[in-house]
Amino acid sequence: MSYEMILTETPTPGVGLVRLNRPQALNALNSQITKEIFDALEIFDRDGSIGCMVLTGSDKAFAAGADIKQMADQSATDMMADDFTDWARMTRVGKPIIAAVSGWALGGGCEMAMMCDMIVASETAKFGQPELTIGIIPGAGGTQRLTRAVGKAVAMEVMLGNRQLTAAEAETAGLVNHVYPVESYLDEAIKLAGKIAEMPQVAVRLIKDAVNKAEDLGLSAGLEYEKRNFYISFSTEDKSEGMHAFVDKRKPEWKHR
Ligand code: CO8
Repeated sequence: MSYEMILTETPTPGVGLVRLNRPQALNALNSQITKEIFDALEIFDRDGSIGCMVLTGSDKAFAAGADIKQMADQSATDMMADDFTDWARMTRVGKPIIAAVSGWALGGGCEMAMMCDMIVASETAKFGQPELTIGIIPGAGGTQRLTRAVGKAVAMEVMLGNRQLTAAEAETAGLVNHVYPVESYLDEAIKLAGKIAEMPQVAVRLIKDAVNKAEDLGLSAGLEYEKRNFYISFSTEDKSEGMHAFVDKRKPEWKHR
């Protein structure tokens, strides 16, 4: 698969890296780059040699939002008809995705980072939802995911007051997992992804699936859902291997089945 606006690689075994590469527009998300991102993530998702993905931009910008130049003359019906708005594709990716964020993560850029399962940030990262300043509201989960991540008061200020959260603030608020210097945030994200990629992959997917359900379901329905995935994990070869390896005091050899 050849791409024009992203780069893909496997920086370490088991890890698929997707890098936004539209520096002249601070990685603004237009139809083409979003399609390329989702295509690449789906290809890694289907690749049996990959266990975890990292989504990153440049040190200067993860992404400065949806492409305002593309949207400037689009009507509501244009937006509804355009594949551009089908960001739900990203939520159907079964393997974990870690966002490695440096510099600007604004609007759709912040939303795309929040659609990932974890966020590793550089000290320069800035998270914001400035849609109001151009007359619109967030449209890819900002009002929902940011509120769940940082709480109503901070989310309201980010969206209504155009407050940008620094990396340190985002970490304190629970939006970001770790903050590292700009020289090392990507390596650290890849290291974390590599650790996850070494785990039994069926169980990894079952955990991601169940944790994400916690955002949608009430506690008793969520516990039922978790129990279902727990029983499924008992049907895997890796369950048998993992438990017997523990008993035998040896390292498990995962089959990812
Ligand atoms: N869209 C298009 N182009 C952009 C964007 C953007 N979001 N952000 C930056 N660029 C372009 C600039 O136009 C400029 O291009 P050019 O050189 O041709 O003029 C280039 O990138 C560099 O930008 P600046 O010169 O502005 O760089 P600065 O360092 O001065 O400023 C900022 C950086 C503060 C990030 C500034 O560029 C900025 O404010 N950008 C816009 C941020 C913004 O408002 N983002 C939200 C957009 S709306 C949105 O994301 C809605 C999401 C809905 C998703 C729905 C899907 C279902």
